[in-house]
Amino acid sequence: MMPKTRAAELEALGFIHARGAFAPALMESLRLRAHATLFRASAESRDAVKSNGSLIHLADNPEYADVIAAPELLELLRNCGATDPRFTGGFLISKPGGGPPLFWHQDWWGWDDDSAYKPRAHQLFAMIYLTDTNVENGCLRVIPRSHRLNHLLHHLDTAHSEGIQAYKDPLNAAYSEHPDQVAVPVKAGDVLIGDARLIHGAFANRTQEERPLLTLWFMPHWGSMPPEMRALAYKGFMRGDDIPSSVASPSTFLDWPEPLKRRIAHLIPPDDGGVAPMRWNRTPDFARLAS
Ligand SMILES: O=C(O)CCC(=O)C(=O)O
Repeated sequence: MMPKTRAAELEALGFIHARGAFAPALMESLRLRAHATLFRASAESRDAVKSNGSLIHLADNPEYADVIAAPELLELLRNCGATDPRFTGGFLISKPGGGPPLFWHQDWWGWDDDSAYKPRAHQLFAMIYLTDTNVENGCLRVIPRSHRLNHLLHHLDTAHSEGIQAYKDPLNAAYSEHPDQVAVPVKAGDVLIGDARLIHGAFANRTQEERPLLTLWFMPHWGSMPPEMRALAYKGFMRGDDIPSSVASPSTFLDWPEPLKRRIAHLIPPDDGGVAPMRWNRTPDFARLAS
């Protein structure tokens, strides 16, 4: 039986699909901006992350401030149980026509903390596909419930490495179909909210058109997170994570000019200062995941 609330569904499956969250006019404007951003991206920077398609940090592209702070999105996060949501980063991930599959991975980095093995997510993605996206043009695929399960795909140790991002070995199992996978086709305007621990990837884009996506990252319970975890999340917000930059001089959201920074001010995580961050660890302790 399907859980009754979005929060319960997210906790059970590891993701939810919110249909028609954004109006068509905003989607049209986002598509226009995304194509302009992609026009400025170098071919080399995209080739380095061929499996992703592009990995363009939104801190370097302030023209997405409105969607980060969109009231519809905040309401959705609250419906998903967020008590004190803070934004820690976002990317334009666009798969060009003919782009290969995105490797299986999960995005959580706080596996050293006991609370990482509890139902409540510390980090959520909001994925906003800017066009109708399906199996043909590279939609998301997920392993439902894998945010808490000792699934075999958690054991792939290559996720997020340079070789895997660059699609060096197309025969790597990280790009393969998996019997447990569920395709998540969406319409432009839908939003997918997911637990960072969920195993996910994306199908190849077998069309001629770009398949643009904005992925935004939120910590839903900032105030009640362990301080060392908050400190590491803040470090990531300041671009101190393991994600390579596509530009020579990366900016942070705090570098934005005031009128743009004001747009997202209520979502900016506060700097606790002085607290030492926990260890960055993307690999779970398999024994503590459910079997
Ligand atoms: O490109 C996609 O469809 C998914 C992107 C993704 O996995 C991510 O942002 O973590």
